Amino acid sequence: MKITFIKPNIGRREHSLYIDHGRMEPLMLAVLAGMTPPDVECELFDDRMETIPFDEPTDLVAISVESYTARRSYEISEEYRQRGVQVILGGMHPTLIPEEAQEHADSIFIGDAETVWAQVVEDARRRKLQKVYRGPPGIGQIGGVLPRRDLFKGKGYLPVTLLQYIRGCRFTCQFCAVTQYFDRTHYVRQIDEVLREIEAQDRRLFFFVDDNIASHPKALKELCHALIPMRISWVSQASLDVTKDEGLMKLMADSGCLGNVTGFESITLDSLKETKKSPNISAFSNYEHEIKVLRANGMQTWAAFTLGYDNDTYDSIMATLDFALENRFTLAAFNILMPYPGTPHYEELRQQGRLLYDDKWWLHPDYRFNDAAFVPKNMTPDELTNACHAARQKFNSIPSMFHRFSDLKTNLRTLQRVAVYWKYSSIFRSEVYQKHGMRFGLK
Ligand code: B12
Repeated sequence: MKITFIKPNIGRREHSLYIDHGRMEPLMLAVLAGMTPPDVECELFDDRMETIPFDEPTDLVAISVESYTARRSYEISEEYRQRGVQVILGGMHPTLIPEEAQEHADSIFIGDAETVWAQVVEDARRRKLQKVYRGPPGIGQIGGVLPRRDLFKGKGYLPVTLLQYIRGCRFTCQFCAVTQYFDRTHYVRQIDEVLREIEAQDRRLFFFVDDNIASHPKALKELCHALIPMRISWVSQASLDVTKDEGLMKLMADSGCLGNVTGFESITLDSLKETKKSPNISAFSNYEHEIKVLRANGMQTWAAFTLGYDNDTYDSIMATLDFALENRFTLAAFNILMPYPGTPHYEELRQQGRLLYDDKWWLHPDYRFNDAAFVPKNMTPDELTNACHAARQKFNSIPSMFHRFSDLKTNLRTLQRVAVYWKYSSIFRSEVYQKHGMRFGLK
């Protein structure tokens, strides 16, 4: 038996293909392959840079689907199904909106695969896939499953090893898909299994793809203590409340943390309240203290902003840009607030009749990457789209890259940090132009 795992691309540019030059390893597919019985042949195709050989024989195609890649995933599924190959779709999007995904595959998988994947494989062997499988969200890679990273060889991924310690997040941010998937809970892997996984890698730079590695501070402390003697470097995603515990911040730095993706979301308290971003709200004082702590510990912060709240205007978006420049963040994302299916934010906008693109931007043929998908209060959708694009262009301009680089506390702290800075800020800069306005799917 053979299983083909597929990581779909988002889509294509207007007049040429889009190749994702900053692509990272699709960890979820390697985890699925790691849980597959050894007698089953596994192969991986990454639609972000290689052509999928649809005519090559295979018994089961397993595609991991996000809202951004749903349209393309359905196209790929259709190709295989026309050839009589069974297809299963899983991941964030089918979990949030199973009834839609079901129309495009033989089977869909809702939730985490760990406890049910073996059953899927056996059913596929007998060509008797069930229409729907459900796995409860929980601890990742239970039983010490190791991802099949051998499947990544030769695919040109960025030289950073992805792995996971904590799944989920305890916060209830209104726009976040993760809150819905994990129902405001987090799940921590056994630390010895994580350490063994790290030890088995040749590379010493890791990205913990945890939804929020600071969701469980005690578990984070335990991890940091264990990492110190291993002398690795790592990055992750962490909510801003982590800065309240200065001891923990120091411990993170000592354990090799170079920086984290951190959701600042907005510089306005009213907007933070609108989105229920509780880790940012308590004792809000324009993030002065938080940023001081991050810089004191040398964190190369990837600041994530979401823009398009009811209070947002063109001026408030430009003020957010100025804030990011003044603080010389290593990277910053100026994301439009996206109504992800299944979130309270989506439901609220739907009830108010403010959703665009027939309420399904991820499938609509006219929708383009980075376009606003709803009607904001104080701007037109185009004004919001253009303001965010302008912020991205300015933040990633050449003068800004040098301005942000010249920070002794973060980007200039060590040679390794200099290298990390130029590598990733260059990728970010090129993505501003490559991804913007991209079509979803290839057809
Ligand atoms: C790491 C990460 C990234 C990395 C890229 C990683 C990569 N390999 O390319 C970076 C930082 C670059 C990134 C970028 C983006 N990301 Co991202 N990312 C993540 C994150 C934090 C972790 C994903 C991961 O690897 N988890 C570890 C694996 C092991 O777990 P898993 O994916 O949950 O898989 C398990 C189950 O879901 C299931 N499963 C998954 N797939 C399948 C398939 C089958 C067939 C089966 C049976 C089971 C199954 O089994 C697995 C084991 O249990 C997720 C959050 C999340 N919880 O998903 C967001 C997330 C997927 N990203 C998101 C977004 C929006 C983006 C961006 C669009 C942001 C932007 N505006 O630019 C971009 C572009 C994405 C793209 N397609 O190009 C959203 C997607 C929302 C949605 N509704 O789809 C998420 C959910 C974050 C969020 N809070 O909303 N991302």
